[in-house]
Amino acid sequence: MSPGNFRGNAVFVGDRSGRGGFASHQETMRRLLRTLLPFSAVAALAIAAAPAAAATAVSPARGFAPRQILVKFEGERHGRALGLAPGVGVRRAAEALNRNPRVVYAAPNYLATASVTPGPPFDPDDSGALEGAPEASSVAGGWAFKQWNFLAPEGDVSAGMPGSPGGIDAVDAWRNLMKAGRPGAAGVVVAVLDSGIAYRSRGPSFSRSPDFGPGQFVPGHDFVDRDSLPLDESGHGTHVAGTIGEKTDNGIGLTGLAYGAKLMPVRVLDRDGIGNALDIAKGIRFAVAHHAQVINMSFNFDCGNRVPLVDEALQDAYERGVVTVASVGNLGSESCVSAPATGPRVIGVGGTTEGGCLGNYSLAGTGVDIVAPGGGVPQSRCPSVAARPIYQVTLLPGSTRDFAIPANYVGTSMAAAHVSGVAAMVLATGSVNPVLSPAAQVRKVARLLRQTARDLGLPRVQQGAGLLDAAAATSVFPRFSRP
Ligand SMILES: [Ca+2]
Ligand SMILES: [Ca+2]
Repeated sequence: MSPGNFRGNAVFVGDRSGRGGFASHQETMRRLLRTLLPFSAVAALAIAAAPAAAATAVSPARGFAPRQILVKFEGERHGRALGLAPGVGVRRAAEALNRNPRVVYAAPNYLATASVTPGPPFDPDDSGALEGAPEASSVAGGWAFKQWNFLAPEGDVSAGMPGSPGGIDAVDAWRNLMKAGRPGAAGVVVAVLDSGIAYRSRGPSFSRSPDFGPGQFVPGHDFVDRDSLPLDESGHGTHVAGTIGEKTDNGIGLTGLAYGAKLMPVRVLDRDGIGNALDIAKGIRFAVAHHAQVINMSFNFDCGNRVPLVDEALQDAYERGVVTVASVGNLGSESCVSAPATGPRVIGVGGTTEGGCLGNYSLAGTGVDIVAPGGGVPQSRCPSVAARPIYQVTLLPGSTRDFAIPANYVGTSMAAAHVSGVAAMVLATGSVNPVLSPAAQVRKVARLLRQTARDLGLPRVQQGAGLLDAAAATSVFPRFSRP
């Protein structure tokens, strides 16, 4: 999909119209930055004008991998990939195999695409800066003027912290985690199944994000290039990873929800944001085998495509106690809530806006369990026109070594990352009894997220249980000892 399509333009227009109301905030931010942010920190982020065509744009190519079929025969534990001879149609081969009574299923190796809605790539403002000095702990850092999604709805006047009607109150959640002795969800492992993460530097062409540290990662894998270096070539994965756990309280850039958690980069999407069912199923199994406790999946298959191989991997993840979270998909790139959000026990996440309304891109259906900030233009009945995107530090479009805080990341991709981050925080609070079976622990986390969500007064198919509330989800007692 090109950045000039309907949703891209809608995001662009909405973003600009949303700015009017934030002029004063931005002025304050600029003033704050002058005092808080050293020039070198800004330079390190290499914020520069970017070309109009964003590398984050999702390719229009859809469908399935050629000459391959995913099939499971009776008596087998999991399905597998079978090669097809040239000239054999994938769909016809699947139909023929499905007529065989010994075949449990046969399906094309469907492609999934990143669930971000592309828009204009450049954010003209300076970065936020989190308080790095102890004396600044009672002052809101510059981050708070960008990351509306992490603010409390009412703000905190005594602390000088602004509020935002669409915020999930990460501020109080961070406090709750410190009280629990697990700051930033320390000790939890979150797998990010995506386009990779800019998690380390390599040679002259790949750089680690200036807002990630080497200690924030556990080893991952690259199922696209089949190597052990899941480096991001798109920026989507680094953005998603940023929402989950961008380095926080380090004086530069922005913040992340579970900034104390370890991130596991699992690359299943290529530089165009496209992956296939086989690689995604392998990625899920890798994350489970390497003790991830949460798996984030910010991508979707086409509406109605069944992906049994992925569903099997998700079912195993559930039985092994791994919380799985997925975007429900965006109107335009998909037409209904689709896999993997519809998979077994997956928490399906829709997207909300700065004004606390449903995003005009967020798909409705029974697969919507909860909603979280995805930014962008709200549905028409929203009382607020605020339409800013989700800001994180990520790769400049087209680069694997230069970073920026772009203004074109909008969608249920971003929303899912919020739920994964808060799921990690919930696990860290110790409110899930470790005596429960692994599957019961997964159900408990999902239930806690739903029960503490804020009702937006929308139909259930649109909002699920409501808007994610990080503070409420992490203030639940009783607490059990460290899992
Ligand atoms: Ca690689
Ligand atoms: Ca930071």
